[in-house]
Amino acid sequence: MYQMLDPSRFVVFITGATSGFGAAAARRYVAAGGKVIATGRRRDRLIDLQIELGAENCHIAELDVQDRAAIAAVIADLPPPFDGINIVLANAGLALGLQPAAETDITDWETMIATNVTGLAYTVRALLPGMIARGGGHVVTLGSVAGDYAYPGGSVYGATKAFVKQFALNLRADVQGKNIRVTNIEPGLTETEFSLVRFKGDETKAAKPYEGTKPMNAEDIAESIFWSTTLPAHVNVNRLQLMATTQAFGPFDIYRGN
Ligand code: NDP
Ligand code: 8X3
Repeated sequence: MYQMLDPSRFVVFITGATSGFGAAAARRYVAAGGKVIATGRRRDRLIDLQIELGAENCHIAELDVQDRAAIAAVIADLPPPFDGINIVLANAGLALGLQPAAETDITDWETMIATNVTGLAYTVRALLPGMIARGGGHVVTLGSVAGDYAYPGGSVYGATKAFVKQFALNLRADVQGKNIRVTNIEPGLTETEFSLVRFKGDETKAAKPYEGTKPMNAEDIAESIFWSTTLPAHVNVNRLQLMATTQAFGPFDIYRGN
């Protein structure tokens, strides 16, 4: 019988736990007996999640990952057993807009970089020393297929996810010998609030990517995150790319107007 790790020993710090992958992962870890620290900006969502999962399993903290001092304060305030973090799920992130680069709102670019790049780096940097001091752990980052494959309107979003991928790989080189695993999860089309955020609350535009097809859902991604962290300690999944079966690759776009 293949021996997976015991998830009841997991203490998982999750950014972006108010929705989508983060919320689904919190539910998955608690269902398996683990403890989670659920963070995000929307306090009402955090409170609902804590009521659902139980305060003994789910500690909550309002947190904007762009705020480095707030990350440090949340970590410093953690009560036992939530202070024994051995998994970090650096998941908080967003896409804003789908316009061509020359027409985009520059503040959208700033927000994506501040959240997906700077906020993710702050999160990992703040939590890594504690895990190393406790003898090991696992950093899971949320990349995207957009970090590998270009598409129109994806300029800065895709670039932030390329950063996440390379950050995760470089991190792995840095923690060699410290019993820290690093995994970059790279999903494609998945129905969450992602599209609603990208299109700033426009429900018609947000529904379009999922129309007439079967995208993945938050539970699909949470299961993959959970699986990668439950593998025996000598196994490291470096990158895990997932797509809906209904999503595949297209040809290069060749301009023929010359
Ligand atoms: P959701 O919009 O459903 O969830 C995003 C989460 O990120 C929310 O909990 C939100 O919480 C949090 N968040 C956003 N900005 C901040 C911030 N500044 N500080 C703290 N938390 C923040 O989207 P998904 O679950 O789909 O996305 C999760 C991650 O997966 C993102 O990094 C996304 O880029 C990535 N991804 C998504 C894919 C998809 O198709 N859905 C595919 C590939 C990758 P709150 O607003 O309460 O702060
Ligand atoms: C989210 C997937 O294809 O919308 O990262 O960029 S995509």
